[in-house]
Amino acid sequence: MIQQAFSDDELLRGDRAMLLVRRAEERVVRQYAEQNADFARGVQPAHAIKCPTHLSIGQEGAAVGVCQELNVDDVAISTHRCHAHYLAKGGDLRAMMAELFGKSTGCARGKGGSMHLVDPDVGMLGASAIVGGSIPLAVGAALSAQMQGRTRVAVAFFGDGAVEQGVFHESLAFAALRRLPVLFVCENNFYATLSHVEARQPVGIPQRATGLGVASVTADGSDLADVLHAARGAVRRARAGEGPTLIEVRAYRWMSHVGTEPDTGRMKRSAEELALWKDRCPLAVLRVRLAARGVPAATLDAMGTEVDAAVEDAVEFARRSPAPSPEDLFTHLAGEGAPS
Ligand SMILES: Cc1ncc(C[n+]2csc(CCOP(=O)(O)OP(=O)(O)O)c2C)c(N)n1
Ligand SMILES: [Mg+2]
Repeated sequence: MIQQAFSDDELLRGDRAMLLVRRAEERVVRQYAEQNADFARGVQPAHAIKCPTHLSIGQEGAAVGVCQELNVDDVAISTHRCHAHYLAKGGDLRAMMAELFGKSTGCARGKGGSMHLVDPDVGMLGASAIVGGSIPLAVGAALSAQMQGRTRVAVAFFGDGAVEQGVFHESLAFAALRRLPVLFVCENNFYATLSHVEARQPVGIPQRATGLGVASVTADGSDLADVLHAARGAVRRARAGEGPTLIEVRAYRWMSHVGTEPDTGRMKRSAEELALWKDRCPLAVLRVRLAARGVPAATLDAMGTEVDAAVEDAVEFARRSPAPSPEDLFTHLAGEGAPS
């Protein structure tokens, strides 16, 4: 059994990381509800999240399972749906919340918002909201590592929609040819906005990668151990000079493509489909496993309390942080302050 390859400590680490993403995003949902109620009453809230937010609730296993197998100097590049990748790679929670609130203490100094989380100190190189944009950036980072003789691994996170972009094919072919140390992590949540993958793609995502010369594997995003296992193998191959791997992680987003409401209903996704995936919640599945291993409920409860306190602290930090000044519009342009 794959999960037996991982210690209690490894699974508990994954549990905490998934919980952090879940609770942080649930807090964003509450924030939106509160501020929307204010707006509806004609009240301008003192602090509000004004950027569009794409939530990963339900998909936490992908980001956490992959990032847990990386070192701090390995690099990741993400998409419009980047909260989970940023946090799992070790990004600072306060700086993320401040960024969402558009404050100067945000990880992009309040200029990027939810789709542009970045923290080079922990290898979170950034996020591109252009569908497929993360893929060539990670290939470039992997090429640079290879040319410098470093063992650093680069990861591109992207969705099933990105597989239809020309740059996916160009990047994978090049990475295979040069045996680059890169992981292509495709979070297949079956939808690009509301368009189902079966209406868009004639062959499976792993088969496409294999056709381009890239080894591929599918992991169950509901099962953290399965993702850890796939990532461990891909990282080992990359560090050994054996080239890139595509990991298709099958998962489901519980919320709408963008925003803080579910998108089930007439002409949208079915409530039955959502309910089936909620039954396979990656956190709930892992907690059943941890309980079966004898991890006390009190340990998990204490983790929940600690994570909630960290999330609340981050929101408070964001609220009391200053907004960027008008002069800040003209700073940090053209690569100023970029990592070397
Ligand atoms: C090149 C490009 N085309 C279209 C869009 C508009 N768009 C933003 S997200 C999205 C769907 C992406 O789906 P997927 O890659 O599966 O990621 P998910 O949202 O499911 O995480 C689209 C079409 C865009 N941002 N960039
Ligand atoms: Mg998708």
